[in-house]
Amino acid sequence: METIFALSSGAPPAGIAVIRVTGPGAGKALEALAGKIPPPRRAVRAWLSNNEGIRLDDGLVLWFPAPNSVTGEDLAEFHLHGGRAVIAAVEAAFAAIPGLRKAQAGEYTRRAFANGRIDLAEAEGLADLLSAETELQRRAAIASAGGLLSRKVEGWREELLHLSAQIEAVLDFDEEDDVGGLPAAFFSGLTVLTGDLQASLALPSSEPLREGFRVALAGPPNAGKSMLFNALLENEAAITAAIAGTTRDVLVRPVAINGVPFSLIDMAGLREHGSDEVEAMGIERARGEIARADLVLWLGEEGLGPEGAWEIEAQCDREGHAVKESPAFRLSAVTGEGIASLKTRLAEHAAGKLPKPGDLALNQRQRTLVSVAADELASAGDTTDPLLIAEQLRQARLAFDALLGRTSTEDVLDALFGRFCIGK
Ligand SMILES: Nc1nc2c(ncn2[C@@H]2O[C@H](COP(=O)(O)OP(=O)(O)O)[C@@H](O)[C@H]2O)c(=O)[nH]1
Ligand SMILES: [Mg+2]
Repeated sequence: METIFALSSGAPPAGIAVIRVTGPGAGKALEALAGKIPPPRRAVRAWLSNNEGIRLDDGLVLWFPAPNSVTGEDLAEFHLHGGRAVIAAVEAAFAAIPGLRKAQAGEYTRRAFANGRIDLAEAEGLADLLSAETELQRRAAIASAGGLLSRKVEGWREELLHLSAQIEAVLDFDEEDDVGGLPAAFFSGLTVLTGDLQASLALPSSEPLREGFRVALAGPPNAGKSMLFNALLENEAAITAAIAGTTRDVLVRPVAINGVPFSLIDMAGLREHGSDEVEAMGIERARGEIARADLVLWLGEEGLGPEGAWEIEAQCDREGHAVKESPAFRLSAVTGEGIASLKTRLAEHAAGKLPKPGDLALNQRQRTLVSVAADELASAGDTTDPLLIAEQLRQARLAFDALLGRTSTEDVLDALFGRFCIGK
């Protein structure tokens, strides 16, 4: 196992820089630079020097011997002055030690996973926590990083093992090849577990939380969509969440409103006949965005918007504006009337549709595996051959194992740990 090092704190210059070294050579690196190994888990002040005896910095060092470190290996932390040249000099001193090399993105977390310090679901939560930009994202991520999902899956797995044991007992002792020997409690236990899995699949999934709740502004040209778009963005913290999809002539702005992540979408006006081909393409894309949106704000003629859209009576300050009979909101992007209450309502509505803090929220990878397990268990409930049931329970258990990363392929791991930055 190689020993790796990397800057784990933010971009320099900064007040402090933290470089972590993990692997079998971490103790050697401490001795080489600080001249000593401090007592475990104690911050100790030390002058750091390179192998020519040149002083590099005056800092703090910490020693976390294996296995009680975040990676499960020997780990040393160096807290330095956060200047670029300080960091460069200390990194050069590490690179000069045989067996040490710079870490790749996510490599610390990957080692923590490989050494059983965290499971895959916790690592996914950690990745979400590092990219969280809104309060709602942070709260959901800290729950899964803290093992909320892992504990749930462990519980399911235990229940499954209990059911499997009952099947095995029948297979061992029963001559008859049917389920006559299975206690009624087996099937009720199976039903409860299957129901529990299905209930977790019915909860909101975690991706919309990452990308933001998609709100599209729709209506004919000059309805006031772009003005409203800007009014909604004003004074709000822009967030930089990655939005799936290519560049297009619709404007997508990630924004946090009252701590809830949104993607606001402004687009071409809808009309039957575009004046030219380019506009027609824009309209085509607008229709696609409307279909994809979680919510549409409709600024067009009352009743003609897509189903479920909120009727907006826009430009209410303007004399002769299009009056609606029962708008959800009457507002003006110019005077600001009605904007605050629209924002409040949007945040409440989206928070209700996104995973709630403390609730289980599965991502696509996790959903797929929970569905596999749920399907296997559901068909086990319809089966009478104990051999077949045993196999279905085994398949369900494999899905749980994959969920926690006990069995996972390299490409799954590469994709996940590639989401981390260097130094994490
Ligand atoms: N008085 C007033 N004018 C508005 C308001 N919203 C938009 N407008 C005007 O209406 C025209 C079209 O607005 P715009 O937002 O570009 O419409 P879009 O084509 O739907 O994006 C522009 O001249 C705006 O200045 C509003 O709330 N009050
Ligand atoms: Mg516009």
